[in-house]
Amino acid sequence: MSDLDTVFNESWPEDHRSGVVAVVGRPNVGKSTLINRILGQKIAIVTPKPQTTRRQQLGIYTEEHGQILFTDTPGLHKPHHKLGQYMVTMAENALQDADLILWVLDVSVEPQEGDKHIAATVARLQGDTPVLLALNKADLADRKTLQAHAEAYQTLIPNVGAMLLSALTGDGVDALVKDILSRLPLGPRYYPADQVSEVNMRFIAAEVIREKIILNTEEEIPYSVAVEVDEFKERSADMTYISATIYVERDTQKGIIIGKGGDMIKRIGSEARAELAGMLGTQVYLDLHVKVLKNWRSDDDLMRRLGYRLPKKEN
Ligand SMILES: Nc1nc2c(ncn2[C@@H]2O[C@H](COP(=O)(O)OP(=O)(O)OP(=O)(O)O)[C@@H](O)[C@H]2O)c(=O)[nH]1
Ligand SMILES: [Mg+2]
Repeated sequence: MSDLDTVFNESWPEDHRSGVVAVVGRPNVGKSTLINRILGQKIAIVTPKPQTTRRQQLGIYTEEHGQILFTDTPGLHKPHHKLGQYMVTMAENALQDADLILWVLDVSVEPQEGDKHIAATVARLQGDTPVLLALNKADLADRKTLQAHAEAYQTLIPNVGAMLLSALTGDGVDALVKDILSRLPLGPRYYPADQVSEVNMRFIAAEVIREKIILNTEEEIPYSVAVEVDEFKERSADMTYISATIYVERDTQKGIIIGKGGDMIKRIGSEARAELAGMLGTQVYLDLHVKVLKNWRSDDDLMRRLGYRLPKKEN
């Protein structure tokens, strides 16, 4: 935390706590949903398909007595290509840089192989950092099942706190935030109270387009797509012009994204446009292009070109 400046034109009480919380877990357990819910704003895209989040992403929660810097991370999984390796490395880096590790689990199902793998990863990398379990999706099972699963999850990693919650309904989320704050060290406010993330609208626009593609396509397509915003301009007070390129790995995938008579690209475009217009409070003109970058997910240079670049570690 020492490399962060504090906010000088705001004051906070003496008992103010702050720190970085790495939100980790298997793909699809609800990490991004939870962070969006805590912030009361969508900063990360959410879909029913695993491996939606691909990068580390900061979410800033501020109240009078504390500030929590959440890092949303890609789900920890066994990677099958370079993009997957990049995603897992991102999550592992976040885990090592945190003041608290928030391990999100799906308590509606029994512990899976993937959870055992994560227990080992956390044990290997946590150092002195405390761990808290967020037993999410509690809305999906009855009391008895929840209790049995909660006990099973707690045997994966002994002697840590655990909270039952539903990121979807919001049940238990306030209590979780309180609990997290109480586990953070006394510390200053690092970001202005009204700032909820570090990402810019250009990045969010690319992510929203990617979300609509994931929601509208099947099989390998969601995983083979990258989106880059080429132009983002406020044409006038009530019109934003956004031009973006959708990259796929093969010609057949390009055909699927465009669809019969351009059906699919139209649907993706209109869903993305509607959401971005709501976020920006202006009308949006969205210009989408589709290009093939052969096997980009297995190619370091192409991945870097698309912005999947590992940050240099200082130590
Ligand atoms: N019923 C229920 N569904 C939830 C809850 N939290 C998240 N979900 C759903 O679970 C799915 C995955 O949510 P995400 O927030 O994208 O999960 P994630 O852990 O960020 O996934 P990756 O980014 O792929 O690692 C979505 O369909 C969410 O709506 C919950 O508390 N209850
Ligand atoms: Mg996510």
